[in-house]
Amino acid sequence: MKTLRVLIVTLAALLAGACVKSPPAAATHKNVQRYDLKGVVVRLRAEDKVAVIKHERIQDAAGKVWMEPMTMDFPVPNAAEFQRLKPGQTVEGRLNQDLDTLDYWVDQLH
Ligand SMILES: [Cu+2]
Repeated sequence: MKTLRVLIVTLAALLAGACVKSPPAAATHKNVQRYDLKGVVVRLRAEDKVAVIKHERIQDAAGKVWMEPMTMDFPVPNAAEFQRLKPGQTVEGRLNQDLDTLDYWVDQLH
């Protein structure tokens, strides 16, 4: 029983580590859904490259809604894109979600 618990904890740690290390590049995500994102940057967390964005309704090209308007964290993995963001700025971009892992991130911000 104890061995099983140790094994589960170890596996969970490995999975978490793998998740953090994998770059959100197209090559590592085989099943990605994309949505248009529009909102206002509320604040930025440089330590983990997260933009807190007050977003409008998020939907795909066919009009399927992913999320109603709210303020939430969005990882911005591209360093150059993250650097250009300023609090208060209105932004548009692309929200990507890996449908296998449910990880999501933003790119093509402008
Ligand atoms: Cu949201």
